[in-house]
Order: sequence, then C-alpha cells, then structure tokens
Amino acid sequence: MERTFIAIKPDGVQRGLIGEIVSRFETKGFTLVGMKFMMVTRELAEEHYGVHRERPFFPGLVEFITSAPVVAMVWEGDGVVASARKLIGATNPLTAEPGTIRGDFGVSIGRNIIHGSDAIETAQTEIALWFKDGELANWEPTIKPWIYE
Ligand code: DAT
Ligand code: MG
Repeated sequence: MERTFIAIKPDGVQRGLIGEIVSRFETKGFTLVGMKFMMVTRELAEEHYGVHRERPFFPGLVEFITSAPVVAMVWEGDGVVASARKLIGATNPLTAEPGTIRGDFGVSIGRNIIHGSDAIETAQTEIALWFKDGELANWEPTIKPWIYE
C-alpha cells in the first residue's frame, strides 16, 4: 500500500503540536508504520532539502530544521501521498486554507510546522533517507474493514 514521509518540524515540536498533528492523520484513517523523535544532522537536512540547495532560503531552512527535535513519520493508506498534502495545506501558512494543519496553526512560510512528501517517488526516496527497513512496522489495523470498503 502507498506510503508517505511526514515530519513535524522543530516549530511544531516546540509549540506542543505533536499530539494534535498525529491525531489528524490517525482520525483520517491512515496507518502509522514508522515514527521517531530525533535531532536532524546538517548532513541529513541538506540531503532532504537538496532540491532547494540553490534557493536563497536554503541556509536558513537547514539552520531551522536542525535547531530542535523533529518527529519523523511514515504513514500508509490509499492515496496517502496526495491526501497528506491536502491535510497539510499550502506551503505558506498565511494563505493555507483553514482546516489544514498549516492553515490552522501558522502564519509564516519559514515556520510552516510540517513536511510531507510531494509525490509517490519523492516519498519512496525520503522514506529510504530517514528510515531503515527494520524501523518500519508492517501491520494491519484490526479496524481496517471499518475504514476501507
Ligand atoms: P513544501 O514544504 O510545501 O513542499 P517546498 O518544497 O517548496 O514546500 O519548500 C520546502 C520548505 O522550504 C518549505 O516547507 C518552507 C521553506 N520555504 C519554501 N519557500 C520559502 C520561501 N520563499 N521563504 C522561506 N522559506 C521557504
Ligand atoms: Mg516540498
């Protein structure tokens, strides 16, 4: 089944939003298959945001993402990559729709609380970058028939 990589960024952790954010993915009906609370090394940050290396905000972004712990997660479900992006909302929290995580909790693009993979291929690359195979649980929630027809 489809999987995506989600990370609660240092601002989400500092602001006490871990439970609220995890709850949104759980109550939507997605399945948590991996989770770790960790400091991000500069090396991992630069690799993760590699596509933005040439952008003016890159140094600040790496500084920010390494400044406090993050919660790295893998979530599983039908269409989870695109759906998670919808739950997360637009990149700039100021213009993100109310009801989305960024729309409900942020005002600044450089403090947008959460990361989510932008495509199925990106998700596969990011999951492999952040997690070892043994850190992911292959399991089937007993509630599944109540979520999927
Ligand atoms: P997203 O996180 O929605 O996929 P992105 O991949 O375009 O957005 O950018 C990665 C992160 O970089 C984003 O979450 C916040 C930061 N960022 C993007 N554009 C920025 C800007 N113009 N100024 C400051 N930070 C920015
Ligand atoms: Mg992105």
